[in-house]
Amino acid sequence: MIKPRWMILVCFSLISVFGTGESLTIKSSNILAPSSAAIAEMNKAIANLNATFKKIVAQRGRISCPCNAYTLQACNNQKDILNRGLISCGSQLSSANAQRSSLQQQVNDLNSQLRSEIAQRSSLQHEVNVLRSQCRRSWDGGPHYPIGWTYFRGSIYYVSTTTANWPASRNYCLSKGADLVVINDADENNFVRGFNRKAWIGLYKSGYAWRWVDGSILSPSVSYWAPREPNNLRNREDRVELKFYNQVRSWNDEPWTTSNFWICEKKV
Ligand code: MMA
Ligand code: CA
Repeated sequence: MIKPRWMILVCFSLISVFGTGESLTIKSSNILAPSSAAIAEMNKAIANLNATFKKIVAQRGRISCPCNAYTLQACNNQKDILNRGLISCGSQLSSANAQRSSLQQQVNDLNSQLRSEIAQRSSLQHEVNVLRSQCRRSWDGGPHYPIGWTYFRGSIYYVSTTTANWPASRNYCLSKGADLVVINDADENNFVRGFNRKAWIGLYKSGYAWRWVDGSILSPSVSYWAPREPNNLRNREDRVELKFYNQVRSWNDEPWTTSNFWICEKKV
């Protein structure tokens, strides 16, 4: 931004001619930032200078010189002074005119800068609107699940990236509004095998029965124990892991303290 420092115009010579001559002053504070107001002030100053110029001319015309050599000299001296005032006033006028046109140029430049910035802003606003509607469309385009969760047949599933014992694993799922996975049929068992992780599932020993975390008792027709499992090794195995994920009969009983990956399921 250009911040011109305008000279203060004062018609000093006129003060000397008239004694109480007008001083033509432009307050510099008003024109630090060129504006229409500054230009109006400039115009006023120029009009004042013009008026003063005319006054001097009139005053010079009113001087009648008597035909006396002595007073003629004084008369001519006075005319000289007035002429010098005219010259000074004229040069200030042309300098004021130059300043006004430079000021006008700056106002024009700023206006065109403003216009281009307004145009740029409206084009950016348009871009924002387009992006916003694109976002909304893609968001509305289908269901969205948290990162790391995969949809399958009415539920979303999460496989952990760290390992933990069975109760800690279950607590993680519960904290996400989910639970350890409940496997209801061969398709779902195949789906979770696809995670390729030795991982806890939501099956645990409850008395003499195996129970899912949703409270249902394990149905023998929908169980996928590995061969010779569950074997309750050392009489300590009361939780179930998906161990042999590359075969259909994939489950094994394990002590709850074993550190495993885990699989959560949440109905959606
Ligand atoms: C491990 C352990 C048991 C499982 C056997 C099968 C050695 O113990 O995972 O729970 O039954 O392997 O060989
Ligand atoms: Ca076992």
